[in-house]
Amino acid sequence: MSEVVRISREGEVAIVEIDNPPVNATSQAVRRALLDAVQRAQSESETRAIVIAGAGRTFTAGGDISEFGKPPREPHLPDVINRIEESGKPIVVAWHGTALGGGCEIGLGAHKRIITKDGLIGLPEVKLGLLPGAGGTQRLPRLIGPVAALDLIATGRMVGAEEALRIGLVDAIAETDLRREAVALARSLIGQMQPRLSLQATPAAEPEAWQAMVDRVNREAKGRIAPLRAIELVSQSLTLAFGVAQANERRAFFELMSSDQSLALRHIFSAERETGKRPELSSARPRDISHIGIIGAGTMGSGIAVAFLDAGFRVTLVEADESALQAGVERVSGLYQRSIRSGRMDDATRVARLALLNPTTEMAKLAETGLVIEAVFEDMAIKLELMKQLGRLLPASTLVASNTSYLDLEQMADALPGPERFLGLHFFSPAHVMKLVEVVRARRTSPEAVATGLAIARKLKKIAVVTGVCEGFIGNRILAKFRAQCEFMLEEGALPREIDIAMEGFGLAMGPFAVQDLAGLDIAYARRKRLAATRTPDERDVPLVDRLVEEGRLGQKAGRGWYLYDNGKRSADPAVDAIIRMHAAGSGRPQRNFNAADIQNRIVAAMVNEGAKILGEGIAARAFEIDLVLVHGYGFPAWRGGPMHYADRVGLKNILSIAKTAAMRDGKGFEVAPLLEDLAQSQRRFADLDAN
Ligand code: 3H9
Repeated sequence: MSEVVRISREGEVAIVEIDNPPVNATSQAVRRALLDAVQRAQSESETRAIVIAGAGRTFTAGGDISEFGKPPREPHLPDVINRIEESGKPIVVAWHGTALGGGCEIGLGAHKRIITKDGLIGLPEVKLGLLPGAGGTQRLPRLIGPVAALDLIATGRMVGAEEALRIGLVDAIAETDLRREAVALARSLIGQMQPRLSLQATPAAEPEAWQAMVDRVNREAKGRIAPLRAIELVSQSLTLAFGVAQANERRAFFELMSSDQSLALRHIFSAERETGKRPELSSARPRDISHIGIIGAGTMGSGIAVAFLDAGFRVTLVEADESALQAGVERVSGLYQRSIRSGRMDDATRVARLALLNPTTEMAKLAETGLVIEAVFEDMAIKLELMKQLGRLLPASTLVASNTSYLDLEQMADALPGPERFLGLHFFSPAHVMKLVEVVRARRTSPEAVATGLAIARKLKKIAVVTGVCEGFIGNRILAKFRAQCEFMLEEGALPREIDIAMEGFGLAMGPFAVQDLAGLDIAYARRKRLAATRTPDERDVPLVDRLVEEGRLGQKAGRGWYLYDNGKRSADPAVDAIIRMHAAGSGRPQRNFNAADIQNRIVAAMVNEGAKILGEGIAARAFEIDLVLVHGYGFPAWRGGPMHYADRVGLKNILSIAKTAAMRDGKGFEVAPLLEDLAQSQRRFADLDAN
């Protein structure tokens, strides 16, 4: 017997334990060994019941992702699970940690399920652009009903033990000792007929509830195909024989496996795990920091404070005076109150988190912390003064980070004695929610400081991407090019809603003009003013934002921006259309109609172009890091894999053909020559990466 599965014995109960670190994925070796173990236990006369359990931190994370896309090798998981279900001897599954995908499906093949109090179960295949492929779409509806099953399969969300018991996904929650209680449960089933889900009918759904769930899944799919296939397959559990529907499920699983969407989502999954692994930092030891300081308790500072408090850090929060400090503390409390109101947190947790917060107006208190993050107003003079002050106040070893989005970190490093301890930690707003952090490595930042930034981001459960210093780092630099194309298109005949609809059709949660209205047009206005001094005369500039802001169109908060807002409802504003049309006519640029593909390709080409430059300059080391930034910080659809993956997959030629046509019409408007050159360079880099 292979060592990835072990058998031990408690009297007449055989315990079959999967042991395939790190997450007990059901690789071919595990499937083979599990099948052998179950068959052996069935043939042994001394065994009268079987428990299937997992060793280590988790039951199993499901199908082995490293095998995906390769020819499947026997025994296949659906067959192994069918054998488990057919066992004449009762089989109990003992779930702990996470029982995901194939791990959940093994449990559905077993005759009873027991879980630890903190265990989590789910069918997250949809997050990889897939569906359960080992009977999950057929057995789960039979067990918990089609409505609840579709909810879990189409969202991929995990459920905890309490909910699992409530919806009938588990039979028991272990009180103290999972293994002992699973053995007792198995023993209690000896001699009984064992229920087989595949032989049962799916309970009929209440039509309105089913329709409501189908509508929700359709609405939330937003271009993703796997959730729609989930509707189809769960429906089949009501109408087709198990064997027929299971064969359809298997076919759908492999179709999805070779889809662009699944490739893109698997690319993001592996990118998320690779981003923190940086060979150049392998000998750098991250500092062990448990107490941090934050200067500035505005929206960013208070969000960052909550992110750290949630991860168990002590936080010293500094403001310039008592009233600003009070407002900051109220902001932090307000965020917790919101979590309580939405049922995501209980009061005891809120109290425990706030007990870790030390609000103060005394900068000297920062000397007790291991890392100080400044989140003060985006003004270089203020930041430089602050760096000098920190240089006097802090021990020379304390790390210092800036949360600036745009300002030059090298200048700040110059102002801080010991610039090797200085880095950027660029959080995204709201900082306690958004998963992305750009860890900015300035020229003199030490490997130890970067490694500490990455380790801290991991503790915050965030996705960290290392970037070099440039205007806007990776994300905002690409965003600026994205926005510029949007404005160029306004000047050439497009309207904001056409661009928003096209980009929402591409998969963005919100179009760029609606987003700008939400954030406030004054932000773009201030940035334009800041950059005005360095703008060269041949740089194409569309001053429409200035015009809108000067008319008081600041966005949603003013009830008008690119759109009109009435009680939060957005509508096109004919006055804005008129401003745009008049500006466009006066610009002398040829006017044209844009269709959705023109708009999407032009924007994506601009993003890819800038991404290629970012790679070429070494601001990002690996193309997938650019993808992570755009997906986790800017709403680029994960199922398209980020701009670099998208360009690679969809074919640059497709995107370029439209970008080129636009450029021919536009002369200088679109940088096609550097685009082609950069893309060639980035493709060489892709090739290098592949070779490594
Ligand atoms: C499926 O089951 C299809 C079925 O229907 C069957 C059809 C026939 N395979 O995330 P972490 C690795 S589809 C292989 O950092 P955490 C991961 O790459 C599958 N490897 O830890 C990493 O490797 P490394 C459905 C896997 O504690 C290491 O484990 N299941 C797999 O933060 C640690 O991972 C899913 O979609 C895997 N399935 O989170 C679950 N999973 O150390 C996907 C992880 O070299 N997994 N690895 O970087 C997860 O959601 C999280 O990894 C998990 C642990 C919650 C399990």
